[in-house]
Amino acid sequence: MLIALMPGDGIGPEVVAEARQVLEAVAGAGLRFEEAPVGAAGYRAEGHPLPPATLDLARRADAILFGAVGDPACDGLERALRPEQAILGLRKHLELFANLRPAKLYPELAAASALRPDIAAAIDLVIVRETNGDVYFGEKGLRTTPAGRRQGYDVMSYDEDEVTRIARVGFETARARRGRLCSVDKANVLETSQLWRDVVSALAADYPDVALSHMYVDNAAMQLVRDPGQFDVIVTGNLFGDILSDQASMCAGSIGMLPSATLDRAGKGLYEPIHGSAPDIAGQDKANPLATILSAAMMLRYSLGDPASADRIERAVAAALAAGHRTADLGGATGTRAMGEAVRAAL
Ligand code: GGG
Repeated sequence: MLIALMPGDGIGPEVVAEARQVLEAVAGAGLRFEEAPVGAAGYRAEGHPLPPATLDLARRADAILFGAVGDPACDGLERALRPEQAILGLRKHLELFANLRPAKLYPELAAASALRPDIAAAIDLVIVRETNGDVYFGEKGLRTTPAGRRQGYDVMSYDEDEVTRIARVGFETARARRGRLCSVDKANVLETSQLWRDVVSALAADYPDVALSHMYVDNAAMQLVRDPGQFDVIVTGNLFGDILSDQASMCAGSIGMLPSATLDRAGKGLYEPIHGSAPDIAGQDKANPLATILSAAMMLRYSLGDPASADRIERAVAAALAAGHRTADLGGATGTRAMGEAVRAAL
């Protein structure tokens, strides 16, 4: 099995290095690794955030382990050359449309949650975020109004096939869990969301065992804080899912804890922490590698056909936390490398 390593920028290389060692420890003999630059690292090395050789590696690989992209030094670049275009380009070129973002509270992290411990205790949900459409990929630009003012625009659109395929992932994910799917939109205001709601509602007939509900995104943001235990699986669009999953991460203790898998129709996947490149702590051995390590576990489960090793990693993460290891985001002083070692020792 070929694993493409794309560490990217900021803390990306540090957290990917720890996750790679965990993968080698559980499944080493069967894995080959090839590394390629993305993001600002890709721009500096090859003049593009997603160089052709990096995209070629992504196509050849069985799975991709991605760190993070983003670098303030690139703020002045035109949009097509900005680091973030690497992750958007990979999702689009490889048709990685289904981004699964599980959020659960490890009991030891109740004090780190932004919520009251009794409310936080119930968090165990998956956000299924669409990642091939929405304002991220619609027509965008800057124009001048007749009155001479600059006007930016980003077109939000989804067609019914795009909604159907992500809704199916939502229903299937709910079916494999507690059987509850909440579709999040803004159907009282947006045409895109009205179509989204119609399509998801029609599909419910194929999943009589799944209880479907609908929620406006503003209410969903509030409910995630008020009573997160009501959610099992949330299916939503690209923009709403991006925002809600960052919110959910703080309910679960830290954005450094949330892994993700972004899958195509065939099960090929890109695995990454939901956090960004955190340039303020890059290179200081302060980043939390657990989201990336848990992303590697998702890779074993979804793309490499090795759920037993995935379980082993998840148990080892729980054991490292139970033993008291905490990186700075969790209120402790454990370094990135020491946290990786603690997980490997607990395997
Ligand atoms: N590891 C996640 C990451 O690098 N995030 C930066 C980013 O640009 N994300 C955009 C997105 O997830 O849509």
